[in-house]
Amino acid sequence: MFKSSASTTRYLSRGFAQRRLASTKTVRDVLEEVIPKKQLQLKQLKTEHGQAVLGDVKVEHVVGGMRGLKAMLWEASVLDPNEGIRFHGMTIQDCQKVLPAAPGGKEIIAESMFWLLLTGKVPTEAETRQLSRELAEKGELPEYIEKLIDSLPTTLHPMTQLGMGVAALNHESKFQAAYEQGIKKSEYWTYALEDSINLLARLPALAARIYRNIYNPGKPIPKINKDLDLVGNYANMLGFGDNYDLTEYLRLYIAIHGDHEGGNASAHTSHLVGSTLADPYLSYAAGLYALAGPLHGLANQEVLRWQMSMQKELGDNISHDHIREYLWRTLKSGQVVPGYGHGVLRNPDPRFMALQEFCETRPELLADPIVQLVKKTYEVAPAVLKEHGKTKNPYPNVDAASGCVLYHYGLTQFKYYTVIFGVSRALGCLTQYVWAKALGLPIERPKSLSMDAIEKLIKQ
Ligand code: FAM
Repeated sequence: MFKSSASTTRYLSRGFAQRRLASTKTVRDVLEEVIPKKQLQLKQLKTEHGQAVLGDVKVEHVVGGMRGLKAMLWEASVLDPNEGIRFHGMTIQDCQKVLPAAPGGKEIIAESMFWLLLTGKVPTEAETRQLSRELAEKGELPEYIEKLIDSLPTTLHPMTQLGMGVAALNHESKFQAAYEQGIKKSEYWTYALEDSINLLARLPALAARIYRNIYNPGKPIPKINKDLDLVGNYANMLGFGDNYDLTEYLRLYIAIHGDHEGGNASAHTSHLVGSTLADPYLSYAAGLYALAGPLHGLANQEVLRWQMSMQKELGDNISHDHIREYLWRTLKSGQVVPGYGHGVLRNPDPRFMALQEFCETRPELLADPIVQLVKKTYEVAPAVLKEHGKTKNPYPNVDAASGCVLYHYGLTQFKYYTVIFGVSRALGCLTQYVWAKALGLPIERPKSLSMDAIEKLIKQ
């Protein structure tokens, strides 16, 4: 559906060439090479184009949640309103062609996406396996984190628990310790990278422990398998390791949710907090709490709740007319249709399309009533939302599809779904943390205005 640009095609063939060389550099080695070039690029932008205008700041930006305002530097991905997300210029389909999968698997894995986001390069198979191994070796939780999570009430929302666990892991922060020792600014990024890898490594065990405590109390959690990729281990620790299709789905889901440029609430929050030199743990924990809002990451829990109540009310064999009527009832009661609309996108979200394509290749998913209902809703909702006339983007976002496949495979606890999104979002937030330090980006501090001050400026 989305055409690769000429530069992407060149990039992809370079990627293939890299894979043939089967280099086994570490992600640190590659960053050492890439960072000086980017630092130079930023220096030139500042000195030669510092006064260039990228757009106007209008009153509608200030009072309208800064929608569309070009005001942030974010390296890993750029979101095109019509074509969707591009990771260093590559579409999801491009990534599916070149990023290494797990041994025996087909879907992109978190490690290869993290490598791409961090370095802008396609990792070789060997590099990907090496990173998987490093993550697995560092994946055990410290005992105090296990005790902390085990002490929480099981009624506490899993996202609240995840944020608490991540924030408390900052006890281990190498960045914070080095900062206290007075390291040079030019060295920040190396400690930021170390923390980022350590944190990413521990997320599956943390997220799986939260799941076990709430939904399967007392059930033993399998040990980390050093030969598995990050998400393979996550699926295993959740208790779904023997479900190949769910594991593959989680791999795809986590890789393509990894980053969605910088302006979305979780990425932006994490970047803002990181800009104060709070360590990567605190920065990402803050991002997680932004993700926990129903207009953002919690929408995936809301979508399934909404689709299930539609199914409960309307029964099997739901027609397009039934869905249309249900959609209008939702809208007329003043609620949003979860899983539809977007702050930037103006077309169906390619992440939604990628998850739908995953279903298309599996007859058992296509036969599932809830998967069918999600598809049928997509056939009706855009026209209803257009007629309703408010939503700037009447099309589905990623969350319209993400939950139904989890549900089909037995991961039925909606409240947990945003935790999976949270594990994924670490890839982008941590990448930006490393880059913000490598580029020496300053503390964020936009100017705010009161309404009186705005009126005064307008009169002037
Ligand atoms: N259903 C009903 N009304 C909607 C709507 C939807 N799905 N999406 C937007 N609108 C309304 C919106 O509430 C606003 O109404 P008011 O003027 O009365 O305030 C109007 O349409 C214009 O909004 P917009 O400019 O089109 O959207 P925003 O950029 O303000 O908001 C979203 C973007 C995503 C917060 C919004 O579309 C929404 O609430 N969607 C449903 C929740 C959802 O699926 N969130 C997940 C987003 C996802 F990509 C993610 O973060 N994971």
